[in-house]
Amino acid sequence: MTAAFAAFSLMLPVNAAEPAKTAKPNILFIITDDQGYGDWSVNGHPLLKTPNADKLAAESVRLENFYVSASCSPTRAALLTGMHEFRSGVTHTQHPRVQLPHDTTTLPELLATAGYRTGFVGKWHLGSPPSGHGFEWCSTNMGGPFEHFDPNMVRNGKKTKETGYREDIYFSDAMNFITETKDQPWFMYLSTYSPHDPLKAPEEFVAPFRGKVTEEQAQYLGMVANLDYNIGRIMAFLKEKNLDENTIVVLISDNGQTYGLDVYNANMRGCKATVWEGGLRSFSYWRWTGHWPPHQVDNLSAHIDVLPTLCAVAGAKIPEALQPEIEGFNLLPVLESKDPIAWHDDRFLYHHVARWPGGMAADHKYAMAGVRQGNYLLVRSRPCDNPGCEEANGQQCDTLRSVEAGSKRANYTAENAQFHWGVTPPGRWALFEVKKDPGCLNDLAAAEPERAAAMGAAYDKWWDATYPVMVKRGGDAEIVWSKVQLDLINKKKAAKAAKAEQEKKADQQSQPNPTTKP
Ligand SMILES: [Ca+2]
Repeated sequence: MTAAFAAFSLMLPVNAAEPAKTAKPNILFIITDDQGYGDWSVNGHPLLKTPNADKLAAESVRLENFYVSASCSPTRAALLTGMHEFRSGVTHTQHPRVQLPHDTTTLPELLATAGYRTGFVGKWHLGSPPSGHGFEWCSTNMGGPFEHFDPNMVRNGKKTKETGYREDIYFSDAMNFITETKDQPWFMYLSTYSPHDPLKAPEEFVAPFRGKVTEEQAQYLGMVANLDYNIGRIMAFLKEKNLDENTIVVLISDNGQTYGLDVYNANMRGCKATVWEGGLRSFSYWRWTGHWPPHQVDNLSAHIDVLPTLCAVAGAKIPEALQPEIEGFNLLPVLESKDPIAWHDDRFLYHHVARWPGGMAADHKYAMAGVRQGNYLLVRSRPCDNPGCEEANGQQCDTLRSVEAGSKRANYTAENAQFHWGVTPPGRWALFEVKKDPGCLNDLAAAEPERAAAMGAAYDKWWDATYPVMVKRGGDAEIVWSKVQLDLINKKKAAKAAKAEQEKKADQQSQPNPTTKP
């Protein structure tokens, strides 16, 4: 600093003393894993008390009609590319269909062109490491979701054994990245494993739920309560560092409800890996104090809008060649306007659970698919019609087949499978007005045939255009199951075979013996 500049800076008010730091906002993007929309007390949860997330929501623009994909990797691919996950071939949560292609331009790469330092903490779930996809500072733990306490951390390639709860360490790492970033705006993508299974939280967070719900649910809610504690920690940290007002904070989840499904689902039908409202809707809080007035936004928005929005706010130019591929829209008009405004109100969002066995994408065109426009959801929640799917570990279709056969139990629910995994009639779409009818109980397909036909035609057009790109990108490749997953699949198959055998025996015993006279 020159003497003349030093003297000049002394005359400036404190806030203007560091123009480089205030010119562009920092961005703290927090994404939780498998947490339902209703899992904050602000959204009506009957057991959770989450004062920190509630405070963040109250200080934020709340996107109340914000949609993500039905499972982990697809949502993450869409977030980081601004395009539907099919366009990057990310159609599963298992290898190789989790791999984000290396020639994809990502959000951190774009932000870096605008002078941002980019940091990643936590769960990645997009194949080869985040350092190869634009993040210059990376921290995660070697044992992923299985390592809740005393994790083995890997920070920028260096391994260290830590003491404590994984999510507490993740948030501390994010704070360390922020502290050590000098003279540069920063982007921190903080991606938790909580409350994804396996479920385990520090006892102090679990204890309040014991005796009120099952042990599994208590651990799940404990993981959410711990997230709230950590949100409180990092918000206090930003304030203490005087970064509160030039930092944008965003909080979302990556898919719908899981282990808290039978506790509370905000009246919605559906969970993770379904195309119902509860499988796809996330809370979405966007806080930038002094710039975005806290208010509720009802316009239909989605994960694909994150990239164009954050690029716009950061002044990162999206290259002309890339622009036609970006399917999301810049949210700034709705973030900045306190009053309701028209904003891409005719847009369609296309949902697909995917997860089909390799080579069977075409068979699943109408299996677990949906189209959203305005408040309407056009949906086919059905197993595919290819009997080879079950043998090839088509787990989602398998679940829907058992629900169609009358099962009350399915993933995440002990008794409500008929509701949350509900199967729609064969051969046609069902239509629901989800804001009036979040439980999707009143099928309007017959009452509004024109709307159903128009939305169905939009879906066909989308599928036809996207299918070849998705296949070319590896979205229909054979799955290479991890040992953990394979063990689970085999266990489930063995249980199913044993049950069938038992039923067969019971049937035989109840049949009248033809050799004995009545
Ligand atoms: Ca997830």
